[in-house]
Amino acid sequence: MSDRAYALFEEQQKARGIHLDEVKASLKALKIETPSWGYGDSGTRFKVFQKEGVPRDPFEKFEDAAQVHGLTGLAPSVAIHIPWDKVDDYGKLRSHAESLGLSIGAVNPNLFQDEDYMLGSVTNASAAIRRKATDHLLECVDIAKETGSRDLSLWFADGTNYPGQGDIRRRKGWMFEALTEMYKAMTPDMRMLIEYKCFEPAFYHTDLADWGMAYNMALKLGPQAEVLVDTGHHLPGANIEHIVAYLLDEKRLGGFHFNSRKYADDDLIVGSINPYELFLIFYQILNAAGDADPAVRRNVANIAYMIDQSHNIEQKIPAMLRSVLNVQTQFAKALLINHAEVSAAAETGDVLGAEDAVRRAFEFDVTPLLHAVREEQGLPIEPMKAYLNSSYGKDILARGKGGASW
Ligand code: PSV
Ligand code: MN
Ligand code: MN
Repeated sequence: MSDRAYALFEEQQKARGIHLDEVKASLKALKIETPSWGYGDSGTRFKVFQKEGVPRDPFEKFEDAAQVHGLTGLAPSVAIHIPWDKVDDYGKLRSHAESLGLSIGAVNPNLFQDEDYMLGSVTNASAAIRRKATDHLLECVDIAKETGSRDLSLWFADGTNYPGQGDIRRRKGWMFEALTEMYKAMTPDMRMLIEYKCFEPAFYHTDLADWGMAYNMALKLGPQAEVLVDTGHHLPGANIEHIVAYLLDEKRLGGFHFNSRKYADDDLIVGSINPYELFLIFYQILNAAGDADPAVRRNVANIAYMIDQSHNIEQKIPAMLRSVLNVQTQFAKALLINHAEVSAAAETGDVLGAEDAVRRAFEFDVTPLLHAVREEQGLPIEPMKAYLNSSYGKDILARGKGGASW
């Protein structure tokens, strides 16, 4: 039955000029990094919920992440957060990751959970606190050397709650100073990925509030600094796919923190609220993948796809499985877009035809395609079912409650 469904699907796609061998190769190359903090306990500003069976240390977080990768083939690296994932010996953590078929991904500094940072970290008016914050950034560069990580993902909670609370222009200068010091400490193969966020925890101004501010910093720092687009960090109605296309054209799109938002930085499972937006992001990326400029194509090849979610009420491993599978599904759909058809319609001013050529790809059921890809990769056809039928979720309950949390 599934063979027949696939054969039918293949025929249907061939008739529209889409060759599934190429689509399958692209699907097999998709890699999505999962965050260590997505496996631990998390919550809202009202409560951190303690779940039974969550990892007790960074080593166990990698063990859980290995389940996600083992069942999907999609998630071979794990981002770490310092000091949440601080260990005495990063070489040991690295070997542990490698023994599980994983690698350590982006290193994320934490400049928001220290009493000293109440009024800012790298933009604090106190020189001593700015020094402390910058030293932490430098510590993360050193950790990245030990873990073999290419990317340093930077998110700053820095901002103010009231007009007059801080000198916005001076703070901008302090931000640049700290980033410059960090940039100089990086090895030539490292990348600084600069995240932005419109608000929260600061409610009046945030020092890096939007992609333009992050881009401006990156531009002034140099080619190893790029912008990180966290899909939850935009005001309602923001056209994220436009930002993606713009940054790709400027060759400064470092990567994504995928998650879903309904209202603000909700950190819900990616693709659960607005899957069409995710599809349209991939549409822009795949469009740029065919650009005549090799530098744009290089940028596309180097995009870091990462999940950034906190699973407060969900079971952690199934939530992460759902997340990477949702990304895979929307990527698969975007791979079915016939770009020549879209541009032919656009060039003749056929607005409806162009829109239809994009949307039609979204409307296909890609299940037979994904099943075929997984079968060829020797993976379970339905990873979620396979996980739920395995004993792993029950076995980890022995860890008890009170595991790692943020
Ligand atoms: C806070 O908004 C946040 O979700 C940022 O997106 C960071 O990337 C993440 O926490 C981890 O520090
Ligand atoms: Mn993020
Ligand atoms: Mn966020």
